[in-house]
Amino acid sequence: MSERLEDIAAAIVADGKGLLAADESSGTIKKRFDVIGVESTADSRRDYREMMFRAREAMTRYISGVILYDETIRQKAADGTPLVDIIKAAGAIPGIKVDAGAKSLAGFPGDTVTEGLDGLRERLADYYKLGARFAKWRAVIDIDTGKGVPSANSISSNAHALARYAALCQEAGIVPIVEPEVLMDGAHDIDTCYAISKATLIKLYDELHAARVVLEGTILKPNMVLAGRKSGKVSSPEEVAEMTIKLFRETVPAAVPGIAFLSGGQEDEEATANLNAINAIGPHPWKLTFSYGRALQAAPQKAWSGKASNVAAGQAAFTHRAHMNHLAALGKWKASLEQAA
Ligand code: 5MM
Repeated sequence: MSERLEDIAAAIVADGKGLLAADESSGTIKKRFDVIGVESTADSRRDYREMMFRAREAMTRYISGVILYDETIRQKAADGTPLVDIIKAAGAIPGIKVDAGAKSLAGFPGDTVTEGLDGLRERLADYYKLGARFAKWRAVIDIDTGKGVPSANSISSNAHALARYAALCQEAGIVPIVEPEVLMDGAHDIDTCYAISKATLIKLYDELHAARVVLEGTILKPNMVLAGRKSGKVSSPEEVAEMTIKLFRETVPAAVPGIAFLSGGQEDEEATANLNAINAIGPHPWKLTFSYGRALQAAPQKAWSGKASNVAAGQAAFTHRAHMNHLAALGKWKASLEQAA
């Protein structure tokens, strides 16, 4: 594996490949396991993630890298092999979530700012030794315009933190994935999502420039532009594609090699159809692919349900979703391929 930041970033968004976001913190993975009736323990979390990392076809053909949580990057498989080595043996790149989560922003009810900069230089050096070659930091921007959310202070505080994180990553030889997530949970329409996402990305790239971050060695992990869930509207893939690409053309420099979307609570097939529609209206200056958590894992979680006898079924469900998103990253997905599975 090449160690240049630009080469690592290019490998992350190699044609038809995307990221598996398996970096759920302990609280989030417990919520996911509660749904399938599995107790969340260090061993059950290890067994579940090992199942995906050993899904050979998915990991070698469709997944370029895996975002890990601090516990997972240090864990060993049931046979004693470090999980990081299983990922690397499949030709995928280990990555690490380094933020400490979104916390209430003092003085701005309803807004959050992501924390985790203290000691980050030392933690990055440790993660590099453990094998991480990229990292992730997620800023969370909620929309509740009636309550003045998000505030300009929330957008600029989060952009500033993302830029400080990105500069520290590059100093450590680690590619920063910058994730400014504008949540899709609100009652807003697609135009409001576009406007807030635009303000967020403009501020983000201002701050990245000010922090002397080399854009060629970064990846953007954004939301797609769509109507909020509580609006009761579901934006069509064509509408999502048009508004999302319009947004990026106006805000994301062409020096950025790739954009790897979060799924944000979209249904599995919806996230795939939207990514496909985005690529179908190309060519674009950047690679556009997936860095999905829920939209890649909901199906395998259900199929596995904590039983060793279901490992093959869990791996098949994961491989199917990874395959569908691989096709969408190439603009070659069709709904009929879902039924054929
Ligand atoms: C996998 O979930 C990630 C971690 O979330 P917590 O810190 O809240 O546990 C999350 O950052 C994720 O990587 C992104 O939001 C993308 O995941 P989705 O599910 O939106 O594709």
